[in-house]
Amino acid sequence: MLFPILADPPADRVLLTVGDTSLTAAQLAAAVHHHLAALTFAPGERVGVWTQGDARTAVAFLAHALAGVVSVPLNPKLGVREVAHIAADAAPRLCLAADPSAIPEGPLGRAVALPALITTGDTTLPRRPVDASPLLILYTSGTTGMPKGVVLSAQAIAHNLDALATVWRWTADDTVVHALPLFHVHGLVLGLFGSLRVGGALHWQPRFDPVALAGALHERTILFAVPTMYTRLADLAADPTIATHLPRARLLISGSAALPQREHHRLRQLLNIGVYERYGLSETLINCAVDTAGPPQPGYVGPPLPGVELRLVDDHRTPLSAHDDATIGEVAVRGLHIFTEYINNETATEAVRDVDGWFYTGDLATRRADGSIRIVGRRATDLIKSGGFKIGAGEIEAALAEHPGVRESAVLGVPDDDLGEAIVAFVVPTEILKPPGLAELADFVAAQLSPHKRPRAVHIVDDLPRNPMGKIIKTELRTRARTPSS
Ligand code: MLC
Ligand code: AMP
Repeated sequence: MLFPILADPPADRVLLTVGDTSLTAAQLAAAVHHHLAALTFAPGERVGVWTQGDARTAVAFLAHALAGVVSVPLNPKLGVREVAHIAADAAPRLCLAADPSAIPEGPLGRAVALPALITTGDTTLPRRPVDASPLLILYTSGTTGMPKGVVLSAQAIAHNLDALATVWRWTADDTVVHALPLFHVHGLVLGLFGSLRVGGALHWQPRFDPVALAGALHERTILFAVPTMYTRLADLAADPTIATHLPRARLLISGSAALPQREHHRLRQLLNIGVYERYGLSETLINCAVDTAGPPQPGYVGPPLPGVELRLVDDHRTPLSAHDDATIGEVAVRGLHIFTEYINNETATEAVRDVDGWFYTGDLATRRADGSIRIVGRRATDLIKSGGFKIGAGEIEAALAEHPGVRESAVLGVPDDDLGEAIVAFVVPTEILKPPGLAELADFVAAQLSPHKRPRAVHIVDDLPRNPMGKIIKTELRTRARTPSS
């Protein structure tokens, strides 16, 4: 079974806490049972779940996973273009929400209310086999076009979580605490499914508040967070709750983007804490993790997890043998943890996975003699990681092109102490004397796509620098992006 703890759920152990709601294992099993009894699903059908901060959102994901229903997690702040795309691409039969009134009606239809939380009564649950059939479709950005739907199977998820549990000694005695959204791998697969898979508890805080997050930590907790969250916790190191509770956690884990060495050292100096990194993608789940039996390894994401084959390859995808921590190659991985496909997009799937099953991540790395991997960059400069979210420059440029005040634009990610990278747009206005302002363009992108994809700075320019082929020279813009926004 995917979540063995729910097969014979103890009545005295809290497994899920969301806000003021705490559910024991038996209460959670009853809630899952009632969810499945209240809604009629056919196995294999796709159901959207708007990931509002409510215990019923988590119950829905667990219920669907056990019943063989394919969940499509939906950011409650999706913009209109993304909603239209997902409606056409994944075409979920219905979309569930804890509070349907907060979800505007659009191409995904009217949101259907999640059933009330009933925590008593029957706790029998279906036992979908842990096989290769799909469990989730997660949307992730590429360099251009709309986000792609990553299909993940039950087997890939279970296999990956079991490997992580080994390396982190993650057991039923642990409570994971996180304030991540439930529409990506980090918060949903690792945070929710991972906790239930090991039989441990999850304390989910749907809004990130550094003090509240730290306040939930104690000796039997593991914190999952993205680097921006650690940066903000370090900024508030003098806060008594953060200073007292953060060092108490059994384990502090960072992922979804690189935690800069600078931040590792700041956290050590200010709070005397060490953070363990792990490295993954929506398409591959987690590939590498630092073994928590040893000390943290600032700058390194650890060796491949058990069951993960990893290669560094050159530009022709030929494997490199170097273990010198200097030779740079693209990370390629193979194993049971890899995604099934991008839905409706065989071309994109074939571009990243070869006939032998190797998945090409686009990430550039070195490898140490002990197999430990250091991520040094990525092949596509048009992919931006901001706050741990992956964002394609092309999707923002396409959205900006819809604004009447924009003739053309070029978008890039520039280094940012808080977000890792910040989105900066260079805009050629349709009327040079009446250019649109930052707030107007940011709001426009936030409404078309999602708020985390909005530009943080806009530079109004007369034209964009181009090479003789007509291609925009983003390297030139990169230097200009460091000047204050206009
Ligand atoms: C602000 N907001 C606006 C706005 N300005 N909305 C519209 N228009 C504007 N002009 C709103 C936002 O909607 C949000 O609301 C709030 O203000 C803050 O938005 P933000 O500025 O984008 O976020 P911020 O507060 O800076 O959040 C930082 C963060 C966040 C770290 C909390 O980036 C985050 O949650 N990151 C996690 C990303 C993640 O889970 N990645 C995993 C990918 S999986 P509100 O109400 O929503 O707060 C993966 C694989 C792996 O990568 O390895 O894990
Ligand atoms: P996503 O598609 O949102 O799942 O993002 C996956 C990408 O996040 C990877 O390809 C990496 O570029 C990046 N990433 C995840 N974890 C780490 C990490 N620990 N260090 C550096 N980059 C990371």
